[in-house]
Amino acid sequence: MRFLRTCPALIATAVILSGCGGDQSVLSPFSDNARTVNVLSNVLFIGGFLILAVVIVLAGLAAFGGAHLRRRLAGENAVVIGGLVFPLVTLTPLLLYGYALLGAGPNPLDGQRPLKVTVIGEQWWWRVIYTDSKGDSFESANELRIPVGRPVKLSLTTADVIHSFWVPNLAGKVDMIPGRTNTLTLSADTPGVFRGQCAEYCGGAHALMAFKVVALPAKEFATWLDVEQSQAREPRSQVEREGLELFLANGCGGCHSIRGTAARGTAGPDLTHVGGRKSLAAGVLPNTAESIARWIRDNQEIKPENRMLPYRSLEPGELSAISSYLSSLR
Ligand code: HEC
Ligand SMILES: [Cu+2]
Repeated sequence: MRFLRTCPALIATAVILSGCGGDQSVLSPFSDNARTVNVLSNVLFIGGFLILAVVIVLAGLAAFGGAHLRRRLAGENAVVIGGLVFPLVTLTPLLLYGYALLGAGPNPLDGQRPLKVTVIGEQWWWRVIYTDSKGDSFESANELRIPVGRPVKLSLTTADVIHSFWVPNLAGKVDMIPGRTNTLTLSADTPGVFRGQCAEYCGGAHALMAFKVVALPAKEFATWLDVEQSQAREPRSQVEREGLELFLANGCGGCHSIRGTAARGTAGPDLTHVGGRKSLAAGVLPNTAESIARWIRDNQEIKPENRMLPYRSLEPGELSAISSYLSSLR
């Protein structure tokens, strides 16, 4: 009877927990690295639960059991086995396993010609620098595209305060520390889009500092990389030409680069192919021409304290010219 009464609660809990999967979850791993983290947490949860259950049963027996049993539980043997041997036997392998998992020792993925990408945390967005096989590098932002099945070696650092790079479906989190470069090598097994989030409080807009990792089949990735590496496409219509002119005239190029134009700023995200990204302003808005226009005008409402100024004085026509131009940059 009691079980029948708790049954709906159990079902409801299961339904709620099923929402824990998805594109930003340690519970649905898509790489070896994330799978080991997942196994370790299962070992800890299930192991911890079993140990707790045994302790509760023993405590019950010690309190309410027969006289003989209570005497045995109070004996020296129980203390030595339960208090010394058992923790040593369980915690030592766990510690060694944890060390291996944290990457002490060589990473087998490093031997396989990894793709090299540098990610720099900035208040409150991500600068992403790809280096090709010839050693040439070029910049992008707020999105990381990687080839499925090939190791990607990330060099992680910061331009200001401590940030933390975390894509739970693909890897454990790694801090980005001033004056230091940490590395993380990961490899996605299947194509997909995974969400990442800054996991170390870094000031005002920290909660709005997300990004997407897009894992593409090798061929698609190569095509994308070629396009991403090239200069921005020329404006193709009158509106787009006007957009570029307004972009330059309003000083946007002081902070943003659009390769192939006079815009060479480096304080903000590179916009050479901004229209091809999945989201805008570090995962805050969907990437459409309308949201680019909204961002330019209302960015301080959308992402308070971010380092771009709101452009309130632009006419609606000017805004829409700039945003159609930027949206066309794929
Ligand atoms: C003072 C420097 C500065 C100026 C000037 C500036 N921006 Fe920005 N911009 C930034 C910064 C910094 C960000 C990143 C904000 C964030 O996400 O925290 C940004 C973000 C953006 C983004 C989103 C980029 C992405 O990767 O999602 C767009 C689009 C953009 N700016 C367009 C413009 C336009 C158009 C102008 C001129 C009207 C302009 N910006 C002027 C600093 C600047
Ligand atoms: Cu942060």
